[in-house]
Amino acid sequence: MKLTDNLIAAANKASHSKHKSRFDSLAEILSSEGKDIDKVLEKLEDFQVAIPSWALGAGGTRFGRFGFKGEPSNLEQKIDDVGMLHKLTQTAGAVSLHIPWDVPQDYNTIKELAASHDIIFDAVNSNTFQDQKDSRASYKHGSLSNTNKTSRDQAVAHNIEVIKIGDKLGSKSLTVWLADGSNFPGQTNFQHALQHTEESLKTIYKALPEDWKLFIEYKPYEPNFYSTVIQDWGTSFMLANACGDKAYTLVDLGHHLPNTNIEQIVSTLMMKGKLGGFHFNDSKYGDDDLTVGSVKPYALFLIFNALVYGMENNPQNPYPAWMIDASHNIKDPLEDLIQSLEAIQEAYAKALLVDQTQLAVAQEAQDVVKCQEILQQAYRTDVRPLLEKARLNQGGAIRPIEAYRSLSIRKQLIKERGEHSVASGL
Ligand code: LRH
Ligand code: MN
Repeated sequence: MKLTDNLIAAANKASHSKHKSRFDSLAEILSSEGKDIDKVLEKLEDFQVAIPSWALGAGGTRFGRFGFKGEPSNLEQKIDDVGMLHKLTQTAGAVSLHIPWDVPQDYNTIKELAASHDIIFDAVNSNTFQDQKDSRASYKHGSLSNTNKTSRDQAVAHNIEVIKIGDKLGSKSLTVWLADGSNFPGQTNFQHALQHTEESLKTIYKALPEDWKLFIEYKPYEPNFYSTVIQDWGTSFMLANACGDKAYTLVDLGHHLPNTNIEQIVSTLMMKGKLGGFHFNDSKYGDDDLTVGSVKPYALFLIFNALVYGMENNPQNPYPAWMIDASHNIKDPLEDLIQSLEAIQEAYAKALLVDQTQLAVAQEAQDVVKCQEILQQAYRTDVRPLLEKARLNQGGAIRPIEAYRSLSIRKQLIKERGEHSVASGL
């Protein structure tokens, strides 16, 4: 199903006048507060979030999976779905592949298809947390940290293979997340595991093309429930420094123990020039991989406030990679991703409205109440007309979920793909 400009225009008809009046009144308020709306719109239009290739079908848990009809059953259909999301939202101009779940069969076809949707290939992800049919050595007891050198070598070789695949697609970064760890005290020697991991990562790092980045993703637990080798930002930061200038820390929002101050971690990593990027999602308890902004939207705003400050004051940190990493257990995967994209753009737009100059003055003056007033003034601003305008300016849908439904896109996909097509991934 190709989403044409005419179909989008038809879907926008119903909400056009309401959008215009809401946008005009917001624009008047913001310019009266001295805000440069065109600058905010420009940043929103340049802001592109990568869609995870492993989250375009229904996700599941160990207690089961409820499939979703019309799922993409091959990489071509996944690229088409990302294309759909990008046409509607104008902020999903990239896809992040997970290998071996999504190995291209024909590179030129996939590259041409992605280009036809204005989509680029963001970070490629390796997978050393599952054994493959033809695996010589097992990852049951770890991969880069395994006491068994054959497993370590196999895992290093896999990561180097993933770099080659990404390089053929034009990707410029590799994300390494390790399930490595232990389930019981005494099961592993923490120092040996970390030493093996550092040596293995350094070997992978040496295979990186000159203009590539290595993202080291941390996680406190799951699938191991006593220890995880790369358990927190400090361990990832240490390993990134040990590897070199092209290695960075990747922050998955769901990979923190309850009530962790993630915006402070983001600030520290940016000050040290080691924040590589994000896996956006939301959670109430563990690595729940829920829709972004569905549980803790204020926390997401505070993270973007730290990001906006860092992007203005830390030239030592490269422009971060923006990626979603979520799992859709009950929602239509495409609607879930549209809601996540909206929540990310909303948090960014609100953070762009924070008067950083006034805030710095109030902080220096230790005017605690004023600091909160300045932050919450921005947070309490309904920025949705700005997001609608950014989409409209680029040929997108004013209200993507309504357009997705009024154009019966899911019904179309089921007609084309059948009721039982299943997507690879989590
Ligand atoms: C681990 C993780 C990692 C991916 C996987 C799909 O929890 O966040 O980023 O490889 O999910
Ligand atoms: Mn992740």
